[in-house]
Amino acid sequence: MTSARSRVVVCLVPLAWAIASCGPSSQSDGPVDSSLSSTVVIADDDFAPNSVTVESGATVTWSNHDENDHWVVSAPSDPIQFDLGREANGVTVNFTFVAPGNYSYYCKLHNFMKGTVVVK
Ligand SMILES: [Cu+2]
Repeated sequence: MTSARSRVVVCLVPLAWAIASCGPSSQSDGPVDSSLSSTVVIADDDFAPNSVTVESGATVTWSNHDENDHWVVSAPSDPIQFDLGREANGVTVNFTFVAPGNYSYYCKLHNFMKGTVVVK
């Protein structure tokens, strides 16, 4: 009798905690802030979109959908330099922008391909 009652209490406590912690937090967080991540598609020797605006701390992903290899690299004037390496078709690379600023980048293999990341 006693052991059956204590087992019920043990089962109910985690359940109540799960409901309490799950419900209100998912409400107050609201929709996912999409400016904390952004994806640039590489296709037809172009970056699409060629300018993205994100919050500081955001991760930008480049996804190569092109037949050609591409190579995302920061412009020399950028506050933080990055070189994401050679990307073959189907390859995805990303970079996390931890400081505000205007970041220009280009394709190391095709200098005419240019893009911008604005970090707020
Ligand atoms: Cu390229």
